[in-house]
Amino acid sequence: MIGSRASYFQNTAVIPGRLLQPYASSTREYARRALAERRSCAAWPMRRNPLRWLVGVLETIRPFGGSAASNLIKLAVVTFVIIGCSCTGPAADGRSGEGEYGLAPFVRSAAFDRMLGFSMIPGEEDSAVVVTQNGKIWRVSITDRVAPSLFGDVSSLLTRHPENEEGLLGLAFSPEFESDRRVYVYYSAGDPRRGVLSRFLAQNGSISLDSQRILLEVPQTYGNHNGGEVVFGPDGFLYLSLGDGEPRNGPGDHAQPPDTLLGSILRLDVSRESYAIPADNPFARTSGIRTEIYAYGLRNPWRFSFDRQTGELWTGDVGQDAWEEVDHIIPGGNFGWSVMEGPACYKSVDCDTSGLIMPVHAYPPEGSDCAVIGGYIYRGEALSELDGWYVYADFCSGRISAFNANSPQGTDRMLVDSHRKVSSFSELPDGELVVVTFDNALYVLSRN
Ligand SMILES: [Ca+2]
Repeated sequence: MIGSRASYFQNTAVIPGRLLQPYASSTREYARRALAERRSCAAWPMRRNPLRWLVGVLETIRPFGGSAASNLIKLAVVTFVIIGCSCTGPAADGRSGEGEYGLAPFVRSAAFDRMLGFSMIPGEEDSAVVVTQNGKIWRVSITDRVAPSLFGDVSSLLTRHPENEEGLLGLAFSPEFESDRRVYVYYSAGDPRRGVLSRFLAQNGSISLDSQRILLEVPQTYGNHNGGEVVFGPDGFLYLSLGDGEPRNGPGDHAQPPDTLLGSILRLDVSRESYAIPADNPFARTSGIRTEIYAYGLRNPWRFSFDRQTGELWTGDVGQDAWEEVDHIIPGGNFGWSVMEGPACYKSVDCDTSGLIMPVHAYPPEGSDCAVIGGYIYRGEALSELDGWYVYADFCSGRISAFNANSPQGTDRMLVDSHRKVSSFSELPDGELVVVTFDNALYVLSRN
């Protein structure tokens, strides 16, 4: 997802008040919320950043009369009682409580079903959208100052009997959103089954269905492997990922062109009313292959992203049974499916690997692993030791891992064993990573 990544590149401001925001409006509220959430010792803000925690506490108690010192003493007593009561057993919020990294709750009001995207609204410091597979797009306040409201609802456009991987799958704000108000989404429609890339206008604070302009429709035979990520690159072009659209085994070999857009990442110029092919697309002057294609041979590139520092494109590609993989996408690249799965030949007969690009990283799904969720090359400051590391997850196990993108071999390490259904990542303006889950909660990858 995530929409306005291009605009993130231009917005380096930190999020106002994200850590300094008062945790509660009174000492009683502070105690009630903390007890209700039973956050782990390591998750406590005072452990993460004592100075910011102290400032936040002072901000919390300041409006309630009495001296700050007396209120602080009361708060301290309550706090330490809570710590004594709640610092046993695993944390209820997914933070391991041990290890170097964890997940800090983020935008607590964003508790929606099937969340699969998060994007700051360009030009608005406190507002973001949360994209849900059921078609509702929620406007949320990242400081939880304002209750969520509907930013858009495209559920009436979706196929009426969606399978597990169908629905509203991706959203991106135009790089010029503040002036053109354009929002791009990719969703699954029915009768006949197809994927649709559409542009909407967001005016008066929300998306109008009447403003829909369909840019691209991709016929689909099955309900799975739809891809669906929509991202503007640093070059201003729209990138859309499409899975092979096939059931197990890829019998139709859709990811190997020339006659289909499936199993590819597309690159489109959407600056006008319909889309055009950028002149430097890798196949713009090649006959016999769709000129929209930027890279192909992908099985289900569900989530991809651009490195905000280098502009390079990285994707997770969901495998069949044996391998999950991460690819460094280059224009015109053939990433192998369904000749290969990960680093291994998939089809035992006629396995010609010449010209195929191997994954940068691949892992055999173990335990409850099932599908890679592509993330980001980390460029934040809070976890500066991870600068240049590619952070990703596995959907079923919730394992969040990273490897050094400059020397991937042997550097893969697990950061958080979250046990969360991680559906997507998003990059905040300050470079920190939002973890979007199917557990009706958002988090930020953080240090314990
Ligand atoms: Ca591959």
